[in-house]
Amino acid sequence: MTLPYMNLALALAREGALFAPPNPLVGAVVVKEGRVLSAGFHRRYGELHAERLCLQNDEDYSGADLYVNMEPCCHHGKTPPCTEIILQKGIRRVFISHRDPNPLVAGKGVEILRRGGVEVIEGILQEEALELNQPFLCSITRKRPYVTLKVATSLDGRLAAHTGESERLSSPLSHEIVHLIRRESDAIMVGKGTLLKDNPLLTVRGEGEGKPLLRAVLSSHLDLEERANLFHTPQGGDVHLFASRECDPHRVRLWGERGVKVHQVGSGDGGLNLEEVLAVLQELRTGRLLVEGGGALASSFLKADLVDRLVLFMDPSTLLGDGIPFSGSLRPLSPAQGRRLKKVRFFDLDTNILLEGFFHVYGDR
Ligand code: AOF
Ligand code: ZN
Repeated sequence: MTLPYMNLALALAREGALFAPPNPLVGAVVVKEGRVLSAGFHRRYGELHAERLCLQNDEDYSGADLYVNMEPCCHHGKTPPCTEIILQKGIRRVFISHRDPNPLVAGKGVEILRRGGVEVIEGILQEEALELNQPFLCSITRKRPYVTLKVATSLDGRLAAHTGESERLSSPLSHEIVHLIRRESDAIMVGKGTLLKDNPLLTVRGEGEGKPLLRAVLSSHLDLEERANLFHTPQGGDVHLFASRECDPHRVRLWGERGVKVHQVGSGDGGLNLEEVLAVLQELRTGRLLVEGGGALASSFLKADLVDRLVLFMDPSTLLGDGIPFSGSLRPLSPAQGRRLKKVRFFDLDTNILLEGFFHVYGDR
């Protein structure tokens, strides 16, 4: 009977996808004599952890089993340690999917429970749980946001024709899915070229609950159009501009006065230093960053090996020849030396093909 309860914990954990990051998605279920006594999930960064939420009322939990998809914490963070309440309430067995890689926990939670006489059973639905918490695992182990690169290409992998024209590559269904992906992101980023060309809002649209995203634009010299939609839709989310340290101070001041946050970072390979950009976003508590183009930005992220997940919408009916590539900076000497995706999946989306794959998989054994 362990799997259905852990499945329930995982399903609950997913409910935290909007507001829990950069914290992990954690769900918990308490079972006694075959009956679910309580269930809950970590709803929002800074709020109660899943286990405490489940165990906080006056019910008699002694002798009960707790199912939770991550090792209970044992540190005083924004909330007291979960191990404390588990011991207090007399829980008999704790089933977990995997340990918490946070160095403040990392096995110590399991140890404290065992020392307190609780039986801990590890590895239940581990693979599913690790997949669910890739962004958290990334932010803990790499100390940067989890990066998804989204591109829409022709059959021959071009983002646009050589003229820059890119209309109609993605279908209406693809657009809907893009908004679902945006919904499960904390920040969205484009380069200066895309801002000038597409004049995007970079907001989450469509049905269902959403939240404003941090909207980031990379522009070394801040030579941007003040009239762009992005700067006139404050309800759509804060705008953060990333410029080089050498950028004209007058421009930096000007954009600051327009209510936009400006961050100056060092220069890197053909543009801004992306590691520094990601460090700023990590500081701003961005768990999941969605990079939406254009070609130069996508290419720089790939070259720096900073893409964790690739989501590619392909229009298989269009060839664009020597149009704009999204990976032009990669120059492997042979296919064997090319950058490889893991866990690739394809989906048939009516007139488009959707491909999802991972350059980095965290916590895999
Ligand atoms: C749990 N259950 O539901 C979550 C855990 O700042 P705090 O106090 O919220 O602590 C955040 C850390 O606690 C986070 O980095 C991760 O290690 C762990 N998250 N642990 O036992 C939960 N969300
Ligand atoms: Zn906790």
